[in-house]
Amino acid sequence: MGISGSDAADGERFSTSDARLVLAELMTGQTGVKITGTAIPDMSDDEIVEVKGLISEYCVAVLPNQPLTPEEHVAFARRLDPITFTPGEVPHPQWPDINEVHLPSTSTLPPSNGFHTDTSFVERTPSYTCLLPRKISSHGGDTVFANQYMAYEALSPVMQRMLKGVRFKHNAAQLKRLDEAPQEPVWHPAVRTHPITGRKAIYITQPSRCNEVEGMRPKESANLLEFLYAHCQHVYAMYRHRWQPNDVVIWDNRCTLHAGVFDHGDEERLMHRVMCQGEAPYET
Ligand SMILES: O=C(O)CCC(=O)C(=O)O
Ligand SMILES: [Fe+2]
Repeated sequence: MGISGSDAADGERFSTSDARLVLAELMTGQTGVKITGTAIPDMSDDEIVEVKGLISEYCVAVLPNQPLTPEEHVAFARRLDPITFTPGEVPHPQWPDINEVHLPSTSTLPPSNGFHTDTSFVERTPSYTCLLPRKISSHGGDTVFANQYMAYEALSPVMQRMLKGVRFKHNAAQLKRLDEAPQEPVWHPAVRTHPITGRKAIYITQPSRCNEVEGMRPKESANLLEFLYAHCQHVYAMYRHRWQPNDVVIWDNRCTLHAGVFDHGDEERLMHRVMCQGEAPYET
């Protein structure tokens, strides 16, 4: 069973209609799925497995009308995968697994933090990030997601072959406490295989954290990364989320780029973020 408009791997894919326990509805052709029908604290283990499958296949899931306490937020994320925390970020004083994304105003800040995958500068990178709003703005402040399976599948077979075995350097940058982050860069495959879906996705992030291709001359490296980072941001592969109170949004960092659109002017915006531990990126 597949979804229309996708490629030959279709037959293998987990489709929204394969979900038996939760209600799942696509929000664009291939990116973003809305999951309803079950209150998060009441989810069974089988429902959690289904939810993980849906997030992994469609990159980002939105679960509306889920009023969670901070403890329930952390407990839910822990059922997806073990919890991790970005080194160099500041834990919430009361709930140390929670990272606050807090902007009282954007009037003096740049309009976006740029498309990125979370915390790629560690050996074992995060699988899921689970975000929920504590204060939303009446305008602006959306979050945008870009499907990196689609970015990979849109490359020519020649480019796909060229990227096989290629690695990118990932380093820490743009953190509240940069001195607490790993000082050594790590090398990850340019294309990674997703452990649940078996699909391949481009694994790149913002230029300040990913600016070297292993073994290439500086100009080759700069041009390839510039091309790929732009290629990874095609609008046809995006879902843009307009926040409502009690939305729970989870994305899969192995196959998704995301960007907060910090255009909420003088209004305050506060999100709680919990992140799950994944595996070291690999390519098959
Ligand atoms: O605040 C947002 O919309 C996204 C922020 C972000 O990049 C994150 O929480 O990892
Ligand atoms: Fe992020």
